Amino acid sequence: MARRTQRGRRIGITALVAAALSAVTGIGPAVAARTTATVPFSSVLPAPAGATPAAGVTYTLGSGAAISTDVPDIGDYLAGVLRRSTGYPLPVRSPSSGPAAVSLLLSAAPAGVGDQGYQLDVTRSGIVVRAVKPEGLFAGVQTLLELLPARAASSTPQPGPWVVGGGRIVDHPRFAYRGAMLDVARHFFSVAQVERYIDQIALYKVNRLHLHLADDQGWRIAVNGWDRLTSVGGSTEVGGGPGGFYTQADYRAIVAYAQSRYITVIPEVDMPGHTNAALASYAELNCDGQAPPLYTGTDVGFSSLCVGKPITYRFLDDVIGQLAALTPGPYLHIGGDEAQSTVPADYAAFVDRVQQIVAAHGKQAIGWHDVVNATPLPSTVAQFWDTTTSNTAVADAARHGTKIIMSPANRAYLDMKYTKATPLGQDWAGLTEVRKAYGWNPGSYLSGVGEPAVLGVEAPLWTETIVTSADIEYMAFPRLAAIAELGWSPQSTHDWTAFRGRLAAQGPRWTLQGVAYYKSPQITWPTGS
Ligand code: TNX
Repeated sequence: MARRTQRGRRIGITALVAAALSAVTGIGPAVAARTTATVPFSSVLPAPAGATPAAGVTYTLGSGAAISTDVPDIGDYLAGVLRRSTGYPLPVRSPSSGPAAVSLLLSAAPAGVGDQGYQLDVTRSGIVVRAVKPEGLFAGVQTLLELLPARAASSTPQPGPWVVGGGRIVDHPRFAYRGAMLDVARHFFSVAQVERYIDQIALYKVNRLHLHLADDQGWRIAVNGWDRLTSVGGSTEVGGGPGGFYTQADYRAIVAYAQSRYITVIPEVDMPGHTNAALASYAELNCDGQAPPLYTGTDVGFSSLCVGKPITYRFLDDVIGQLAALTPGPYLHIGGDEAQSTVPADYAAFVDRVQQIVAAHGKQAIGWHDVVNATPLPSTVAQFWDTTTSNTAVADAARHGTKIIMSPANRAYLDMKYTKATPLGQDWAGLTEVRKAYGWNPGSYLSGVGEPAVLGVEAPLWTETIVTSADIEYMAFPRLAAIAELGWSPQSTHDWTAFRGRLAAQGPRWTLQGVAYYKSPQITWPTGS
């Protein structure tokens, strides 16, 4: 009896390995089990700017492999991922202690890779990643992880061999800004949930996380001296759940975690609209001095800070000043969208004044593109979120030097349903299957906004209908990968058929990582993913 169980288990494991290998190679289980097929360079997502495989060359990571690194934290990150799946000790040391299986070096990278790019070489004698800056090295490490067999993504020990195909990748991003946004206001997400999402987006070389920290339904960041923002304004969410908020220590932890993945957090406090939670917390912020009740529905456009009251700006100076102090990056997002309850002249005066407050605290403002109806400072960035491909005011601003982040709602919004049958999400901007999310060019999408005016792309996830991490993952994956590729890869690599293949290769990895992705029927997912 015991023997049969053991035998059964052994067969089970062999089948599992064969399935994992066949998932990567696309070769049937019987063949895959006997080969040491490598992940082709063409599977790397986002597609690299340049890749030259070396036919017949491979490198096998052995149990005695060491990692040498000029940036200890990045060596530790790589070792941390690979120790779990390989079970190898993978010591991390300085390059001065001699050659190692994997070298992560801040020297002799080609100048063309810039601050965010890298060069990766796989030869018979080892793997070398070179970059100018640590962020480039980190991007190179993500590419290396993708070149290892999919089972390297597992958090439990898997069988070797750990073979990587030979060749050279020289890579750098198309756009400096590659963002994801998470709305923690409509539904609150814990520090651990945000960190989980950070880990997932970092794999695709996303380097900005925009947190939508306040809206009508909730205020999620502690502001010293304004305790009711969180005790009252943070006490609920859409549907009337318990809500929640980040202490400043919590928020610092998120920022530090993101930094360890070379992701800059951009905090947003939306204003002058989308402010019911603040208005419910402090009666004096309302023009009529009356605090409205807390709101747990999903309407937009009904609230406004009182533009004419001095206390509004004392309040905002405290909020913006404290957020600036918590923010190592250059940007603070001031919202500015859907201000239907603020008359246009007030709106423009308000945005102009708030930009100055942001500047006084040493930061650059980002606003939803509605802010171009004010007079943007040269440093202010506008985030395009509409469903059109032309917008005269945005094009005029771009012509005058305003940089644009592209988040067209019908392409980049991760809260849009994939199909009519998608159980989560909304459809006001249309249905967005993965092909539609991928099928646009951020450098020419908006007429009059050419590539030089585009700072980058961002995929926002609004959370009116999103409650759990599994919900986040179902809506974000695979579409986040599509937007990440549009942000990183040169337009010359844009090709739906090739992208489908790259995306398919992510399926087994997401499965091993426990990512609850949407199995789009547009993609041929490998068996076992
Ligand atoms: C529009 S787009 C909004 C958000 C909603 C979202 C839902 C934008 C800047 N504002 O307030 O959550 O639609 O898809």
